[in-house]
This record gives sequence, structure tokens and C-alpha cells, in this order.
Amino acid sequence: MNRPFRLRRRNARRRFLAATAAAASALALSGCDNLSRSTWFPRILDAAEPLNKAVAKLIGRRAVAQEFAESDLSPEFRSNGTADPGTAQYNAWVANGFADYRLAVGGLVEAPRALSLAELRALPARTQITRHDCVEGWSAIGKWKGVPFAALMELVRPKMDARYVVLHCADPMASDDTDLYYESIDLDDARHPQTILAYDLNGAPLPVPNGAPIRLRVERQLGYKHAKFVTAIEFVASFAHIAGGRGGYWEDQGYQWWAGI
Ligand SMILES: Nc1nc2c(c(=O)[nH]1)N[C@H]1C(S)=C(S)[C@@H](COP(=O)(O)O)O[C@H]1N2
Ligand SMILES: [Mo]
Repeated sequence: MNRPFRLRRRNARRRFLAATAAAASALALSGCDNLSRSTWFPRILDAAEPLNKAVAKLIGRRAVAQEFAESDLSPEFRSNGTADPGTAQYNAWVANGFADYRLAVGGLVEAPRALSLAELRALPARTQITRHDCVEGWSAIGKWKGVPFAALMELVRPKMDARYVVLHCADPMASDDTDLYYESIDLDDARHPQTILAYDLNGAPLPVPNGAPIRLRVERQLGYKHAKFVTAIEFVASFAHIAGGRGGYWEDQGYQWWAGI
């Protein structure tokens, strides 16, 4: 058998794809704010997208994000994007310490659930110290504790036709309280050991500006994928029918769906 030869060829192809994707991602991410206002920006991303997905499948999916020591923690974990959803519903949750909050988990699952914070805290937990990278050009290292997404999947049992997980958030992006922030990941990423629904940051309950009571950590992707203020989780076969159809609030404005770091 010529196995070593085949392996060598696969490695060469991986290196090629990695280099090409790095170039494509650098292009797509440079000067994001200005580019996103021009009409050709989404088309560049469309061109990079199939390649990014292919690379992720070949080289990225088994990789783990670097984890750090307590001594590496940033003095402060800044807030970005929405700092407070400020809706009547959210304010009411904050007022009673999220005792009435429920995380709805449904869609294409065998056993839909509505989980209180106490129930989420009673599930298996994982703690990880990781670096958050925002496309706007800042990073911070924080210690996150939460429920591994895989444990949640064991609880609700996704059906065979579920391919993506959509995370619906509490914060409206429009002034009339519509256009809620949302994000999506595929089931490979959902099952990854470092993908957790975090309820603690740096040893204390998640502060409001960082996404209380629950935010996603999907450590091998950029900051905007890490949905804060999550209220519902929906397993779907496709996200084409949700909002702008590109799988997330920022994706609908032209950002990449696969935001690998
Ligand atoms: N619901 C919601 N999630 C969100 C955002 C947001 O505005 N709303 N901003 C995203 C972006 S761009 C980043 S960089 C991180 C910021 O997380 P932090 O506020 O804990 O720093 O949250 C992400 N998740
Ligand atoms: Mo961000």
C-alpha cells in the first residue's frame, strides 16, 4: 500500500489550502467597517466562503484554541456591541436576578426544554481561560465557566436532519426593539469541547455588559460569533429563512459566517 505517499499529498494540500484561506481571510477582514458599507464587500466574502468552509473541514475542526493561565487574565474584560439589551423583558429579568429567565431549547430536537439558570448550573460544567478576538482589533483573555454545548445536545437529542444551531438573543439592533441579534454555528462546532454556554466570567456570574445570564463561547471563531444574552436555541436544517438568511446579525451585513481565527 502507498499510504505514506497519500498522506504526504494530503498534507501538502492542507498547507496550500491554509495559506490560501489565510490570504482570503486577511483580505476579508481588513478595514471591515469601511468595506462593509460598500456593495462589493459581500461579494468578496461570498467568494471566500466556500474555501473557508472547505479549509475548516480539512484542518480546523479537530484543533483546539489555546488555553491560558490565571496569570494571563486581562485586568478587565471589556464589553463590546450591546452593553445592555434594555427591553422591558430583559429589565424584568435583571430586576429579579434572572429567576424567571428560561433558556428555550427547541427546533429539530427529540426533547425540547425550557431551562432555568439553576438547571443550567446543575448540568456538567467546563472552565476555560481563552483569548477573545474582535474584528475591530482588540483582544482580551477571560476565564469562562459554563455548560458544554455537547451536554445540552445530549439532553435535547437533535434529530437526524438538524445541521445548525441558531442562538437567538435578547438585544434589539433597531431602535423600535426589532431585529434581535442572532448567530449560528454548525453541529461540528456545537460539539467541540471548547464550545460552551457560559454563565460565569472570571469566577463571578456573567455581568450584564458581557451577556448575562448566558453567552456562547465558540473559541475558534471571532468575537461576533459569541452571542450574548441568549434566550433561545433552535436546531435547524438551514438558516436561510431566518432574518437576512446569512446565519447571523453581522453576517447579514456582510461578515463571514465561518469566522475561524
Ligand atoms: N447579543 C449580542 N451578542 C454579541 C454582540 C452584540 O452586540 N449582541 N456583539 C458581539 C461582538 S462584535 C463581540 S466582540 C462580543 C463582545 O463580547 P463582550 O461584550 O463580552 O466583550 O460579543 C459578541 N456578541
Ligand atoms: Mo466584535
